[in-house]
Amino acid sequence: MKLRPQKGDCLLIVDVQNDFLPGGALAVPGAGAIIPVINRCIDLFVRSSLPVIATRDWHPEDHCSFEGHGGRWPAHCVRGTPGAEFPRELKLPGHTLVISKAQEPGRDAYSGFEETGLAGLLREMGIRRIFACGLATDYCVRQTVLDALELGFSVVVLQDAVRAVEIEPGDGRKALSLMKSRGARIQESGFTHEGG
Ligand code: VGL
Ligand code: ZN
Repeated sequence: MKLRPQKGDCLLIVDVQNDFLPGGALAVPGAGAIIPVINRCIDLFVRSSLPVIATRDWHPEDHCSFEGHGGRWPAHCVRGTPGAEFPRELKLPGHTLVISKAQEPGRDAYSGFEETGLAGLLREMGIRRIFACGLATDYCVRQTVLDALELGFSVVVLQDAVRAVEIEPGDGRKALSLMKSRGARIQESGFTHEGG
């Protein structure tokens, strides 16, 4: 099915940051492949005059999710470092609304809605439906989507524009079925096999 975003829709790009890409501190397998797909989505939303929002993991250097600080992850997305930046290949429009999250040293936050004011912003903008893509399916995409649903937004997860960490094989698939069971629609962007 072709993607046809309408008034009241936005594109939400979750944590597409250098550290989650090949060569990064916490590289998500296959993550590089979603960038051209997301770029096509961005282009569609911009041409439709619809908002593009990007979340970013924006940790202090002593964040509690890091190994050595009581956490399970290698240090990643430390704010102000190259690993926390959006990749150059990701064609974010100049007017992208950027939401920084998980900034509190003592608390991890996978969801873009946690202490960011995102829900209020979306409501002020008249957004009712979120098209979600990015990284990682089994962590931040999952939690952001579950919160969005709980908050009353409609959510479409762009299946070919997300990738999972998969610490346990099947985690990505499980996350997608959980999001679906809570009311998200799981859909292909349709851009994966298109050129350009
Ligand atoms: C994420 C692990 C740690 C994510 C963030 O963006 O999915 N995963 N921090
Ligand atoms: Zn993190």
